Amino acid sequence: MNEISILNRAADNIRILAAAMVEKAKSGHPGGAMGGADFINVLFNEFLVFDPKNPQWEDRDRFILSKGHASINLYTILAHRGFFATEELSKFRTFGSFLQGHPSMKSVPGVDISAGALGHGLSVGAGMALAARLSGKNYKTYVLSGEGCLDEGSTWEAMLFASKYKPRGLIYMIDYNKVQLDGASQDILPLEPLADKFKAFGWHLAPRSYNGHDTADLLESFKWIDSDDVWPKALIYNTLKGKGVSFMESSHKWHGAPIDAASYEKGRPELAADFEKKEAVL
Ligand SMILES: Cc1ncc(C[n+]2csc(CCOP(=O)(O)OP(=O)(O)O)c2C)c(N)n1
Repeated sequence: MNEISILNRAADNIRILAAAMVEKAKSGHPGGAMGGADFINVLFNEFLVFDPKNPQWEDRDRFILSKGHASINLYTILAHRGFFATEELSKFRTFGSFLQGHPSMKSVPGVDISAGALGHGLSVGAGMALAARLSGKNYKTYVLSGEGCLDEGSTWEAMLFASKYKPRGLIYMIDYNKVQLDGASQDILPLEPLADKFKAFGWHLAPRSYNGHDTADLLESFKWIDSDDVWPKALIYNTLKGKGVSFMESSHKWHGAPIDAASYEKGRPELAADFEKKEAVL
């Protein structure tokens, strides 16, 4: 098995768990989690600097899941990287579990900031990145959001702030699936031309958008981050909400809907087949 194959397996594991955990809990946000599995997988397994035995280590890279509703992905990768026992995942969204619907920095080891209300992540991230400069640290701060955060005015204020202070190590990644809670982003609040907006705000935008489901392309995108020392950086990843299950893909209906048993039985084999297809062309 090569590096891509191993990473593909890990990403598909996150995606399958996203569907399984929502089905078991009978609540949650499957669509945006299934679409964001590949990105978080490559980041945590290849690039992010952290120490699961010391989650508050001052020199760790920071990761902010501004789209906090996709908490499952964060919980799954944190558990698999050793922050807490994987058995905890089966308690997702149950009474008394620390793995609630939206991540809490007070109760989940490895969560750098609580999230759920959209539009806060970039402001917090810009502050964390600036703090690195003021305290002489070299850590990076990764902020991940969907279009929902870009519909919030606070995000654009943070864009201006970061453009002025240019904190080293601030990286803003957009999970661009073009679907939100109750419809298409184009109908809710059009964002195009998004790339031009980043440039107009003075950000160092990646020279192209990336395929957020292609492990090789994701690796390329992270290499671009390290290719120069110009900040703040932004990257746009094209993704599919509900990736891997035909009747869930690009549909807002699976944004925050529980997965009923019949749909799960129908969709689960598709997730496995998706993985086999990727293996076949390697
Ligand atoms: C301030 C705020 N307004 C509204 C919501 C309700 N809400 C939760 S998710 C969501 C849509 C998110 O869309 P997107 O960011 O594209 O999520 P993705 O498809 O990437 O999962 C909305 C409106 C919220 N959580 N916070």
